[in-house]
Amino acid sequence: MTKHNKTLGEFIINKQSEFKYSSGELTRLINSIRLAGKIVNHEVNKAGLVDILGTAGEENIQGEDQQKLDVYANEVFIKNLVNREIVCGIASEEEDDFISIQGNNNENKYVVLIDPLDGSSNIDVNVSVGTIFSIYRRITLVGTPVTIEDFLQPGKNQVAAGYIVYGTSTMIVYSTGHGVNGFTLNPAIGTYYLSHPNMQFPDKGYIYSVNEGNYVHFPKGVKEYIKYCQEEEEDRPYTSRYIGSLVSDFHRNMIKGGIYFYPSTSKSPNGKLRLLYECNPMAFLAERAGGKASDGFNRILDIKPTELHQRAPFFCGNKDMVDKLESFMKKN
Ligand code: P6P
Repeated sequence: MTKHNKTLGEFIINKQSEFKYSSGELTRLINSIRLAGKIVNHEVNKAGLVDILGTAGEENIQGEDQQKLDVYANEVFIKNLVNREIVCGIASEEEDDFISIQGNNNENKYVVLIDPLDGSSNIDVNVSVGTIFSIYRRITLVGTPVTIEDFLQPGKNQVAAGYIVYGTSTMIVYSTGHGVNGFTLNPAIGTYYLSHPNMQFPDKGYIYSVNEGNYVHFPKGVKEYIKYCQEEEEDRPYTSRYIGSLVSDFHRNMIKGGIYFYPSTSKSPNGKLRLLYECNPMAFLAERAGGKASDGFNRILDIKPTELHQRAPFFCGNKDMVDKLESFMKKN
C-alpha cells in the first residue's frame, strides 16, 4: 500500500481548525500564494531558454516585451492577491511604497510582505531562487485604508510566513505558527504534496553559510566565529556551504543543520538583507523549527521596524550555533 502523501489542499483543510482566525481568509491567502508560486515556477524553469525567449528589455520570439523575472514574479503575486481581494495591503521588495487594496470595503484583515524572487541574479547561472512571504493581521481599524503602521510590525506579530524554493524541485515551506511543513510540487499535475512534515533543525549543525569574500569587512566577533568553525577540533567537523541564495541556503541548513549569516560590514553597517520580507519570515520559520534568528545581539522578531525596506544584520540557524556566534559578538 503506497503511502498517500497529503496534498497541500487537504493539509490546509485538516489544519483549518488550528488557524487562529478560521474565517478561511488565511486559507484563501495561502492558496493564492501557492497558485502564484506555480505560475512563477513555470517561468523560472524556462529561464534557461532565455536566449531563445529574449532577455529583459528585449522582445521574445512572440514579439512580447521580455520582463526581468523578478519584475514578472512581482506582478504575478500582486495580481493574484489583488484580483482575489484577500488582503488589504501588500509590500514588496520590488515596490518603493506599499500597495493599499480598497476592495471589500477595506474589510480584509491581512497584509502581505513579499520578496517575489530572492536571489534572482542566480537565474542566469541556473542556481535555485526563491519567493519569501510574510503575513500579518492589520493593526489599524478594519474598514479604513491600510497605513504604513500595518507593515511596520515586529516580526513576532506574524500570523504566517514561508518561502517557495524553485530548485531541483519546487517546494513551498510555511508555518502558521504551529510547526513548519514542506510541500513538493508535482509539476506534471500542478499539485503540492506534503513531503516534509514538521520540519525541525537537527540537534547539532556543522554547516556555516556566509560570503567569506567580505571577511576583512566583518565585525571582530564574526571573524572569530569563522575561525572557530575552521579550527581543527574533533567536535567541529564544520563545512562551508554558501550558494548566494538565502532561501536555498536556509532550506539546506534547516534540513541538515547549519547557520546562515549576513553580518553588518564596514561598507553596509546594517548588512544587506531586508528586515521585513527576508529576515522576519525566515526568523519566524527558524524559531518554529527549533532554531534561532538574531541580529548578533537581539532577537530578530523583537525588532520594531521603522522603514519598509530597512536592512538588518542576520544570523539564523541552529540555536547552539547562533548562541555561539552571539557569544563572540558580545565578547567584542
Ligand atoms: P552576496 C540574494 O541577492 C540575497 O539577497 C540572498 O538571497 C543571498 O543570500 C545574498 O543576497 C547574497 O549576497 O553579497 O553574498 O552575493
